[in-house]
Amino acid sequence: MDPEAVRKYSALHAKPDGLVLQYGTAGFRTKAERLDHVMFRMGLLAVLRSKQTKSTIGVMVTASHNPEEDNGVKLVDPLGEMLAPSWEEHATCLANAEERDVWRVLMDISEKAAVNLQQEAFVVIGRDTRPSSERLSQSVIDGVTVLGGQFHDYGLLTTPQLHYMVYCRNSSGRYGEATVDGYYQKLSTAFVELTKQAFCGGNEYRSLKVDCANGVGALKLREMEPYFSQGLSVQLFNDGTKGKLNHLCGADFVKSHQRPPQGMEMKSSERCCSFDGDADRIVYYYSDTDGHFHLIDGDKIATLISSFLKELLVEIGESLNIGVVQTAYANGSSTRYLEEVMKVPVYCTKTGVKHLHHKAQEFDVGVYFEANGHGTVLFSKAAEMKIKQLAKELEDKKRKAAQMLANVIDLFNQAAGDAISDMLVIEAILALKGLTVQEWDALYTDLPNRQLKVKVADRQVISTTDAERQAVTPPGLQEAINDLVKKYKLSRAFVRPSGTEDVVRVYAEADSQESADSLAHEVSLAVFQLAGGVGERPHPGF
Ligand code: NG1
Ligand code: ZN
Repeated sequence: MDPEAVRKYSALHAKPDGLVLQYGTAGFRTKAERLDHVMFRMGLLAVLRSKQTKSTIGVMVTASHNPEEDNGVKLVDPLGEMLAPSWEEHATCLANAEERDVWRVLMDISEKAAVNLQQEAFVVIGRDTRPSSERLSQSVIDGVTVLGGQFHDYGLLTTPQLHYMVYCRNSSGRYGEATVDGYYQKLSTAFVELTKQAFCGGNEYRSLKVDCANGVGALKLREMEPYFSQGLSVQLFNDGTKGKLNHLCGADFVKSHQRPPQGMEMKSSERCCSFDGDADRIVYYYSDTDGHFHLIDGDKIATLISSFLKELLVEIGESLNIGVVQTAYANGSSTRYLEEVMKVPVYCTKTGVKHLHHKAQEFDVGVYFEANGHGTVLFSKAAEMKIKQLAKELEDKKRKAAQMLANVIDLFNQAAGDAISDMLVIEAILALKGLTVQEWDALYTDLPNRQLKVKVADRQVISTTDAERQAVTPPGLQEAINDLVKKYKLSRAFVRPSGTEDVVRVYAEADSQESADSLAHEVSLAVFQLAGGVGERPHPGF
């Protein structure tokens, strides 16, 4: 640790004057050309975090579903989780420090967090396929090496794969081998085992169309296919050979526009899905015989998975509790169905997977999904041990149920929501239950909904409570929303400042699409008037 070397290298990755960035729900995210200094400094910070935790830390270079010109970086903590909140603050401080203060801020963080600077450090790095990602990950490496950290650069990885690598390395190989081959082996072995039990003869369940958002998911799914091809054949679209990343395709596009991605050849009733740019989100969809598009979002994925797991848990007869965690964006019909029909307890947290993940850890089996398709299932260590033991001990049907649960545990990337894991679990469940995509969709009918964005001078003037479902400030806003909601049937609306974009998000649902659109518009106007809207007033028809 040589202050002079840090100063010298830092100057080569200088911060643009006046630029202030915040470590948000998904790390730092902005236009790629503004991020060089952030990458270098996150390399520095990862070394400190690694020294402090005496563990391997991950750094992922990606901006997920955002445009190709953007980029971003986030740190992955020892068990594959998101960075601890106090370190998010350190990250923000370091990223915004003036050039001359970088060393001092590093020393401040080390002191506050009681980092033993003599400790060794190890950092693993992954990146997505953006043109800027390779250069930016090199800046991360510069930061790691100048502080004397060791590193392994995995190159192109999906975000969940990097989480997996970090988790494997910190559990001395017990979880799996920290290589892409280890990842493919672990997931596909569990998938092939699980689907062996499926009695369906036909080819109906064997093929799936996947829109890869022109991102890293395409490369990784192609690499992985030979490992699971006995059970499933995937046809890749938007595989990055021609189109632009996330442009008119990918999970975020499909979910927010509620229409198919460009470049996908959809025939009626065919099962299709979309990943986002770094393959940590997935949504399904199909078009019916009348050509109508049907979206199957994260809420319906959570419903399918939790009903399957609940049946297996009942079968093995152990009192392991299961809970589903959602956010305010979950469709009202999904919450009602889970609570009233499936009798599964449902909890609502703030937006952002770290909040859902945290809540899901309270259960033996915690299923969490955001409506946008980001999610997974967490099994507590005790539940995992119990199930794996029962898979050896029990007899007949019960044993089979325990074995299936054990396969599901291995299939889910326990370190993070993973589009590839989720896809394999969903495909296995559909095959085992003999469900078509239409039958799955018919579990319940989504309430029509609309999401809008409003630009305001300072989005922090909006503060919320009750898992973001109620606005506390500015004064009068919540009352205005309440009055508007009363005008519609089966209606609900809320607003919150985005954690990743400089906008206020508005969500509304109601008994018809017209009502949902109109309610969302009226709420947008209220936000514009009461929360300091800038630019053009929101107009109907978005
Ligand atoms: P913000 O921008 O805070 O709404 C978005 C998504 C989150 C989450 C993060 C991280 C919505 C409404 N919001 O957050 O669910 O995925 O990005 O990528 O989908
Ligand atoms: Zn993503």
